[in-house]
Amino acid sequence: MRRYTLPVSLDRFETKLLKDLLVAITARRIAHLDMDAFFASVELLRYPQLKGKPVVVGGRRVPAPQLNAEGEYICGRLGDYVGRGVVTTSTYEARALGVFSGMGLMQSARLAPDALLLPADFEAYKHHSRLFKQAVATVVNVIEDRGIDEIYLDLTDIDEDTEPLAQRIKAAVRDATGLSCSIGISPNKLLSKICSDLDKPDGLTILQIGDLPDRIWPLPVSKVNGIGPKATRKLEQLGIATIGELAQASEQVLQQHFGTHYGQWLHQAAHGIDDRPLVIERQPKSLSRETTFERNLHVRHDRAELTRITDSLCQRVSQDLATKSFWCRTVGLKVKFADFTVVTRDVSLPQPVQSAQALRQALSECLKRVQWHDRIRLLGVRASALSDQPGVIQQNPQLGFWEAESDRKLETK
Ligand code: DCP
Ligand code: MG
Repeated sequence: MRRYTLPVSLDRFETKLLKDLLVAITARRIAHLDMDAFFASVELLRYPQLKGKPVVVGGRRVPAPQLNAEGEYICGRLGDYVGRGVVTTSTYEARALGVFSGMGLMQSARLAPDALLLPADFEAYKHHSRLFKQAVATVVNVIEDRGIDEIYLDLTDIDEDTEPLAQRIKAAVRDATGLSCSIGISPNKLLSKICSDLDKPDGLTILQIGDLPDRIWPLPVSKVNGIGPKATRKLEQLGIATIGELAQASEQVLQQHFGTHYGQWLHQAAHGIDDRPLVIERQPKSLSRETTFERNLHVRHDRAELTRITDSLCQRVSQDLATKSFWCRTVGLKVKFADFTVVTRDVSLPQPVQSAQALRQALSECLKRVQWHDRIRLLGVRASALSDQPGVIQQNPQLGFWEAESDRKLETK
């Protein structure tokens, strides 16, 4: 049998080829989706007559539009606003006048006095956030939630060409919400995040790694998520303004100025290298809050305090559910007595609930099933059997358990 020895150069070539092949095989297709002028666009669904006008969304305290005698909504003018507060977002028409997120309202009033001013309605934005994410989830399984108006998607395993797939995702978002979004698609999160911003609004930017020099390197370094104003200023002092100039800089020099870790990251980022996986949040099984009292409480003599504490626990669990966009079908009570014995009681509901009132009502059922043999040391409320869909809300009167309890004949120490 003859043995062949590969010349070193060919050997290197083979290694590179194998590496490239491996990259090609394992290359990912990651999308970043960001809603366009999100809060403002949600407001325009409610006030479609404002479409095409410069509109600014302020804080909660900005006055709401008033209905006039003709049944039309009259919005406040930015120029008439007096008070504190910042712009949460603005329509593209207002941005053309120089008004952007984070600017003071009074400062922006000088730039665009005739822009219309609306108060923020976070419940509406959370609702539409949920809607667009649910719509995307009908097309894509692997989703990383990045907050109210953005998500990363892993499209690698979907057997469909990138462009029609992206259009299908955009259509799903539009059908579910009436809103537009912009999508960037590339082999990683870092580049996709840059890309989703390149063609806003209603944009779609698909980038191959080979497009880096033409499409990414001319951009300012601040376009990289992770290069903030401080690093941007410092890079500028080093004569580095664009991502391309950053890519040209030596890694050693960057490490000298920014530390080993961040210096290395800057170098890799400029070369479009990012292997971070999507972070898929595991759905929690339950959410709970509990509190240990400063002194042990008596079921009858301390009923006012017990009522206040249960209300506050229910409110906190309700807030936790709302923040994570969950509803629960099981509400649990935990009681620790002065003798350290622990009792838990659960009640399952026909419909998922989220409001503090619904939790309180369910909790009353649990409280009725406890034998109060000692003073109480701790109370806890747990929401479980979580669902990401609300139930049909029922308005039942609140039961005052601790009140009723004071009438029961109970032997407590
Ligand atoms: N937001 C805020 N305060 C800021 C920035 C943003 O309250 N300083 C809110 C309002 C935005 C939402 O977050 O609507 C999403 O932020 P984006 O940065 O994605 O901005 P927009 O969606 O408004 O605009 P774009 O089309 O540029 O994404
Ligand atoms: Mg956005």
